[in-house]
Amino acid sequence: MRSFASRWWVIVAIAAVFLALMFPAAVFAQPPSPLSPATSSARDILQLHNIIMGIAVVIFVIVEGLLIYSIIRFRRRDEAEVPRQIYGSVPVEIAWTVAPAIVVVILMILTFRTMRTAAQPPSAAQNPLNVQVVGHQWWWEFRYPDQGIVTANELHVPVGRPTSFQIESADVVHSFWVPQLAGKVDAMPGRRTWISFTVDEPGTYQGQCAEFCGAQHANMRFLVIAQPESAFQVWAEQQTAGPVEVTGDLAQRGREAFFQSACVGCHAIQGTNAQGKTGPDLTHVGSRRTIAAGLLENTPENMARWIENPQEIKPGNQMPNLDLSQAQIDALVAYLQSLK
Ligand code: HEC
Ligand SMILES: [Cu+2]
Repeated sequence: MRSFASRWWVIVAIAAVFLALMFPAAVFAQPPSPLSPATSSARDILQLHNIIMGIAVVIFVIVEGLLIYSIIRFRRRDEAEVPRQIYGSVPVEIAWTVAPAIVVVILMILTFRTMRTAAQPPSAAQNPLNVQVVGHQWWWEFRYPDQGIVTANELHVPVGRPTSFQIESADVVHSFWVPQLAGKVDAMPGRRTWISFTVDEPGTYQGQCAEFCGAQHANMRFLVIAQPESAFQVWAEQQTAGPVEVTGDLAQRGREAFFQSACVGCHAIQGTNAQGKTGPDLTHVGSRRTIAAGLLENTPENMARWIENPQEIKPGNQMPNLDLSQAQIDALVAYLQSLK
C-alpha cells in the first residue's frame, strides 16, 4: 500500500480550501456589509470582529497543523509497530480545559470593552438629533420629536453630528439594524431601547429588520440617507411644511377618493382629518424613494400596483385589497405623488 505521507498534500489542499471558504464574506463584501463601516461604532465592531477572527485563525492553524503533523509523523509504518498506549493524562486534561477558558475570558473582556465604546451616549454639547424608531409589521416609523417630522422607511441624518435613537415596537419584536452604521438593537413592545451613532460620510445606507417578525420580515427594509447639515436642514424644512396644496383635476379627485374611502382610517396626512395610525404617515409620501418598506421604488406605476393589490405585492401585510376602480387608483396616485 502506498504510504499515506506521499498524499499529505491532499490534506493540506483540503485545509486550504476550507480556509478559503471561511473568508468569502471578506472577499466578496458588498454594502450593506459590516465589513465596510461608516461610523466609529461600526469600526469598533469590525475591529472586534477582526481580532476574534485573528484568534480563531491562529487556533485553527495550530490545531490543523498538529493534526497534519500527527497524521504524517505517526502514520502506520510497515513494521506495524504498536505505539506505547497511554490512558488519560492529568497535565493534558488540565491544559485543554484551561487554554480554551483563557481564550473565552479574553474574548469576553474584548467584547465588553467594545460594547462600552461602541455605545457612547452623545453629550448635549454635541447637539444630537433625536429620532424615535417604531417597528411595525412590516415597516418602520421614524419620528423626529424636536422637528415634528413623521416619516416611514427613510431616515435622514446629518453627517458629523450624532443621532440618538429611541427604539420601540408597536406589535412584535423587531430589530433595528444598519450594518454599516451600528450593531443590532431590538425593538420591543412596551420597552425602549437605545442606540446612537455619528455617520462620517454622506451616503445612502441600507437598513433591515434583523429579528424574525412574521411573513414579511425580509421585506422590512429602510434607507438611512446621511447628508451634510445644510442639505439635512432643507429636507427637514420640507418635511415640516404642511401638506402640499393639491393642484390639477386628477389629484383633486384623488384627494376626494382618499377621504371618502378606508384610507383615512389607517393613514395620517398632517393638517387634514386623516389621522390613522396603522399604516405609514403619507403627508410627504411623494418625497420618499421607496414604498412598502424598501420593496418598491416610489414611482407612479409602482404606487398604482401597490394600491390596486397590496396583498399580491406583500402577501399578509396589514393593508387590505380595497377593490378600487382604475379611475380611483389613477386619481389616488396623482394625489399621493403630489405630496412631496
Ligand atoms: C387597514 C389599514 C389600511 C388601509 C385601509 C389602507 N392602508 Fe395603506 N398601508 C397600510 C399599511 C399597514 C401599510 C404598510 C405596509 C407595509 O409596508 O408592510 C400601507 C402602505 C401604504 C402605502 C405605501 C406607503 C409607504 O411609505 O410605504 C401607500 C401609498 C398606501 N398605503 C396608500 C393607501 C391608500 C391610497 C389607501 C386607501 C385606498 C390605503 N392605503 C388604505 C394600511 C392601510
Ligand atoms: Cu421586523
